[in-house]
Amino acid sequence: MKTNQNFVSSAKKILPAAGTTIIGAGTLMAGAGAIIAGGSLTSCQKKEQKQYNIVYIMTDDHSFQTMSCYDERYTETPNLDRIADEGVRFTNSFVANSLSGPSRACMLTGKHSCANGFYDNTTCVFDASQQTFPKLLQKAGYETAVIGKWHLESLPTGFDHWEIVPGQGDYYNPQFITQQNDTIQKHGYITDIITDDAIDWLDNGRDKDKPFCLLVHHKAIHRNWMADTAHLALFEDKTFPLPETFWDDYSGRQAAAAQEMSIFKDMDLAYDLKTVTEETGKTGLGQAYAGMLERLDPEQRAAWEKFYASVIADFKARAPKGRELAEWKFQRYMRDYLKVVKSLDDNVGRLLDHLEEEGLLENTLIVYTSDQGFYMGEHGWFDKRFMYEESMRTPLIMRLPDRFVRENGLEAHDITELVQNIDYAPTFLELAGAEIPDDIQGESLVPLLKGEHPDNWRQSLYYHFYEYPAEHSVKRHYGIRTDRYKLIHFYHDIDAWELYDLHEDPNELHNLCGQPGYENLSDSLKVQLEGLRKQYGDKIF
Ligand code: SGN
Ligand code: CA
Repeated sequence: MKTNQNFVSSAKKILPAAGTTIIGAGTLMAGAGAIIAGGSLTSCQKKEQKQYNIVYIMTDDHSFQTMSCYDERYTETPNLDRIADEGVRFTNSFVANSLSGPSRACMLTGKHSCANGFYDNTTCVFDASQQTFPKLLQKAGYETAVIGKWHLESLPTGFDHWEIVPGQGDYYNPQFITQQNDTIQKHGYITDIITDDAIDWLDNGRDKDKPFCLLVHHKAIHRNWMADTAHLALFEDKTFPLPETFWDDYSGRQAAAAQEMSIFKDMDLAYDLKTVTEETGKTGLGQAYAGMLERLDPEQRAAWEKFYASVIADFKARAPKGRELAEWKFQRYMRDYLKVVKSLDDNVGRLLDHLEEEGLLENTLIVYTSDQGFYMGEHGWFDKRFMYEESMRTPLIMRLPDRFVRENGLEAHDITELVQNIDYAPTFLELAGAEIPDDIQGESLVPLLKGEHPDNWRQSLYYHFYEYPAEHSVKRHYGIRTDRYKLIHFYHDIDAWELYDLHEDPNELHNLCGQPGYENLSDSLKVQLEGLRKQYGDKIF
């Protein structure tokens, strides 16, 4: 597992924990709080602001399956649903490379991994000197900020304000790297803290005479799904239905068979499911979990231990084995994950309410997305990486500025066109009235937001995942997805093609490559895939 050497070495000091909200950073934070305490909204409102503000909320590993505006089977997310209900829901939204760092690089640059140079989490450092949309927005007169997970190994550029977590960040009492390059620690639960800091920047940190773009990058809902102690009791009386493909045998799909992201085989009882016993507590991951618990203060720790003592007791009493163990793990996984979603949904609600109270909904685009999709037991998995639906497909909902809705005579609507995370940068630039540079590979979504259906909209998407050999053992692969078909080539230490008819086989269980009758389709998709690879300038390593 990679450590965050770049961040840690660039940080000047790590300050000890204490019982106050902001630890050891009094001067830094007091300074930040004082910057524009006197800035008045009324002076800002007097001017007619033509450029739209952007609030971009991105979570980590949030599956569309666990947002009730996409899927009602598992939980309710009223605040996320509000964004979709008052705006647009993309029903065919995808990423270009289903992994955190690469996805963030695609989003910031509007370019595929091959063009932005950030291929994987384990070997790459983002070239911070390259063109990004926040830099272009700054040139267009915007004030820009990013708060939360960054995960690009070099420090942020193109932001008037930033405050990021080192690497993956911690759920409890997390550290942050500040713009002064100090590492500070804050007390509390990370989703609350990131939201507080975002609100604080909106109220006190920005130049209120300028349009703004605020990126709120949550650590939640990343592994190992540690809930706020206030939510530990939630979902305990629920039994979740197993996904149809939970017991997939991967026949006809070599790469799927070779992964190490199975709930049954690979999900750790102690680290992932907090079920520490004599046996599970001694493993490497068990020890890593013990280290995480050291972060909790005595009150948090007491609540945590009390709750998980009952889980451990249940586990010992049942002593599940085989399929029963797999299903027990699935239920625990779902419960922990959904508790973390609950904090997230509450905090998005808090931010939405604040924007409303401040009169900012008139002129602000609010985007909610994740850095990729996630498996909630489909194919028996957690994690992401694969070009299969659950991880390539990614939630994307937007609340449009009230002015934009009025001027374009819009109602809430679904957008069904194929869109990808390389499209966000040109969208934000167009909304800002800025020029979209020719080297940006994504397409502006603004026509789609206006309810248009351009005839020349893209008919296919390109995908490439590079991080192998690595954690979870998902082989390198690239491919093409059209509205109906998906063709994937797994390569490196394997040479396997897969073809799916998504209308007939939405679960992607039947690989049609090499099946009689599919030769022409497969050949035609290979030609199209090669065309996309050349168009984007990608190489197969
Ligand atoms: C960590 C996780 C992995 C996860 C990667 C990438 N392991 O390494 O399960 O796939 O992050 O996730 S953990 O033991 O540290 O939890 S990503 O979203 O940041 O790309
Ligand atoms: Ca992620």
